[in-house]
Amino acid sequence: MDEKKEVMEEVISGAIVRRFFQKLESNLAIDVAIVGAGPSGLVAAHDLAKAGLKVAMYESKLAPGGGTWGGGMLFNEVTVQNDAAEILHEFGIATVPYGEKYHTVDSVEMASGLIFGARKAGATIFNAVKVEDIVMHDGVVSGVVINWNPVARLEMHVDPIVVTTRALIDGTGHPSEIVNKAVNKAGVKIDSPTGGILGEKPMWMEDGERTTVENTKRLYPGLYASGMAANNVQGGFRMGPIFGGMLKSGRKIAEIVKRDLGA
Ligand code: 48H
Repeated sequence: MDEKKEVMEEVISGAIVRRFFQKLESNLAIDVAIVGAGPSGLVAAHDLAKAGLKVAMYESKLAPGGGTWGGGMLFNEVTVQNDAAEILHEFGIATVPYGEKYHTVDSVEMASGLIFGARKAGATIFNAVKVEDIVMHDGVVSGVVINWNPVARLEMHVDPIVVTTRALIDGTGHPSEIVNKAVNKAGVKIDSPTGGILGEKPMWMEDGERTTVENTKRLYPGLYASGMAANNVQGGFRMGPIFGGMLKSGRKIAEIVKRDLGA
């Protein structure tokens, strides 16, 4: 009897399809969903996965990393304060001291190091996937509604699928897209001075860096925000091209979520 000859094209396509769907299926009910793979979300993903929680991140762009890659004005160097440099060192990312208080870091090393660190800690990253809505069950934010970003960009009329989660972190940066859904679509009052989104103020580096960390908190049952999203929600000043506050915010939200989930 003739043995069926292995066809390389079939094997390779099968490997991709099977492995991807295993990954997707094992992430349909998770502990923590993080929307946006910017610096704050990536640190949070790393810390939460390291604590043994099942973490999935959704990034609408093909390349995770958010605003890290561009440094300041596309000059690909990032600045951080001394205490935040320690977070980068935990990821194996090299920094160079700059004066007494700051370090610089190659932005490509920082973005790729944070992505690799989050992944190696056990977080799953779904790239080119946009979170287009949230799930609300009995007054608790309980999931994310996802679709391919190209589908959204082309405005194709394609229904999404849904992932349930015990905690949802908005790490979408300036627009705080997920908290926006909670406030403007679900109509909930969040933990902010007005119960709504105050909106980011103009540049004040020092104040913005401080308040980004202070503003990092649980906003509503099941709903949290980190980084620029937390800042936008609570009406903090923007801080420009310094990233220590983002890293520390990611670490802080991970601590809060771990406590809330008993991890
Ligand atoms: C999936 C989405 C969706 C969606 C957006 O902006 P980021 O880098 O986020 P942070 O908060 O970790 O870092 C902010 C920092 O990069 C920055 O902008 C600073 C310091 N600005 C200072 C200043 O003064 O301007 O990343 C957010 C990510 C991006 O990659 C988006 O593509 C992604 O979230 N995203 N992913 N579904 N609905 N919305």
